[in-house]
Amino acid sequence: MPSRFSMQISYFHTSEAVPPVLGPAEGGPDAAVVIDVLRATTTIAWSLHNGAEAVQAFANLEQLEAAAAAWPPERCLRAGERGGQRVSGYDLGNSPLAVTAELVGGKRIFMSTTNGTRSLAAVGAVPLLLTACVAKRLIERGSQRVWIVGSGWEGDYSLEDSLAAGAVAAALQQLARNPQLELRFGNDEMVAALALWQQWSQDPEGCLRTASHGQRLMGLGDHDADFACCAAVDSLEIVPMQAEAGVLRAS
Ligand code: 3SL
Repeated sequence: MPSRFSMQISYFHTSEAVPPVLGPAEGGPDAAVVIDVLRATTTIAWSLHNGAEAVQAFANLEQLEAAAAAWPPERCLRAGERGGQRVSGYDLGNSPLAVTAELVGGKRIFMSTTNGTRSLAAVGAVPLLLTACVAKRLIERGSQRVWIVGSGWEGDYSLEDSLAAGAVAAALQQLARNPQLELRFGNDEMVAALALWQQWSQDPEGCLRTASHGQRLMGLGDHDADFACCAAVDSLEIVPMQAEAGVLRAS
């Protein structure tokens, strides 16, 4: 960790809101954090925690199919979600409860979801790309310009991703009490996300269920276990990190 440094954090609600990615030397971000609480980044984190070799994310199913076809079938699982439901014929949908150690251990998961994997693609060029609970990791790395990117729903704002962005900001604020870090907000979206977290921090699951995508999932069937899992804060030690283009591994 550098001796004293300043970190600017900005939040973008969706992949569509992300500005063109410049290199850090041109004023672009040196770190990005992608959030899709319901449910892609939660499922990615649980897959890696449960021993998947990697999760390879794709914005579209055609690219996923081509890459999966080139991988040894006994070490390959295809995970696809559209409209909240599993893509027909795929091994997995997008439930963090389904990625058990027995199923995913040692395998590569080729994954495409409606919004979350598009957000990953939007910031794939940022030098450090993480998902999930990351505050300590960003500080250890001395990240100075951080973009937090939500996934939303088909281009629109989502409450649950903003909540999680606010939780990251709150964790950073807590750690910034250590005089080594000066934390700055890069845009109003970040400040609003922090206020949202302050409102709901005692009941994150209530926020997820209030959100329009939470309502959508409830309309599709019983997702109680998914809600409990996705609302849990700091439940995993590993942090998914991009190791090569589109490929996330546990770090
Ligand atoms: O949009 C996405 O990427 C998904 O996470 C949506 S769902 O929760 O699987 O329905």
